[in-house]
Amino acid sequence: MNHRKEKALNIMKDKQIDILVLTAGENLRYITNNKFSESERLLLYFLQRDGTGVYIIPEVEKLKVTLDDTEIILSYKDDESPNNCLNQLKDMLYTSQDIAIESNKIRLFEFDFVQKLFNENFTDAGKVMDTLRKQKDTKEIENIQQAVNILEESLEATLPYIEIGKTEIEIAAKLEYEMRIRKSEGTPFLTVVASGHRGSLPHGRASEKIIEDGDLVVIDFGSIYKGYVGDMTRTIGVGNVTQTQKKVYQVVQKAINQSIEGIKLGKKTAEIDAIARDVINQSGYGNYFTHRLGHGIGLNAHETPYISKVDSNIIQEGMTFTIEPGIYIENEFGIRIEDNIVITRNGACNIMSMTHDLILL
Ligand SMILES: [Mn+2]
Repeated sequence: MNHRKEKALNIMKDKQIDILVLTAGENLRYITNNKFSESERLLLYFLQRDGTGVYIIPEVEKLKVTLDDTEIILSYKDDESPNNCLNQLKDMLYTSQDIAIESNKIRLFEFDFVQKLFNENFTDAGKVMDTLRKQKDTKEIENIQQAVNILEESLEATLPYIEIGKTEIEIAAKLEYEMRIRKSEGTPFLTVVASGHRGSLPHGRASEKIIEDGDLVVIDFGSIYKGYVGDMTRTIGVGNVTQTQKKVYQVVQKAINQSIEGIKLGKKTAEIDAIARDVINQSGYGNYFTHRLGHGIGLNAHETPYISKVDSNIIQEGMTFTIEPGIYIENEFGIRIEDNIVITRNGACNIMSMTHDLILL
């Protein structure tokens, strides 16, 4: 049995969870090292507190699975119903126990199936998975660092390509190409290239808008290396940028610099959020900083800890997260700067190196 599964079992014992039910995705990959994408076919994994694991899996995925000697597979063909496996499953699983499900992820047809097996005492699998995943080991951190290197090199390679007259989509395409040839496995979210007035949309996916003189261009993009995500934002000025735009940029720059300096082992994540928020409030733009300061990165682009007023995590060694203050002025422009931070035993380490100064093209 692998180390991660052992740790999961210990946490399950601690939290009095009898069965952990996982769907296709990152939690399952973390615990079993088996990679599946969510599809319309039912795929579930049941990890029981005695360490035995059962997969219910479509026949087409069967060859992909590696099992340890405590695990078994039940499979069904496309012309069969997974419900045919229910009786067999019932014989293998504990019944009427405390069951943890991925409450932010499980879909109705999956939940229906689970409810046919046990119909009481559901709790959130996040209790187990967040505790397991929020502190990364050396290998995970190396992968995130490599994902970050891909991001920085790809943006450097894309900067000369950004000019008045190009569309946002063209810039996103160039950036994604540069990441792919540097071995990124894909993008964890749709690339944001939001120029001019579109910059005020924090999630302004690249559109057909053309880059114009005086635009600030918010570029927020992610890479994936060996499953691990890097997530970066820079705001680039094109042509004749106004004094107001530069002044607001400096507020965001001060907010990211001061909040990163403020990250210390043992502090609450909420305190780090407050540092950036105070800087932006004092400049009079508090109402225009409309999102949390950051989020954990790992196998997912957004995971615990969240750098937010409502998060209750304490900064601990092995945590990896973004810091990304922004100011968004509707119909005018937006600015965001985002770095990725790793917490070592000595405190915060910024694993991005690209300047926070406004890059003017
Ligand atoms: Mn982010």
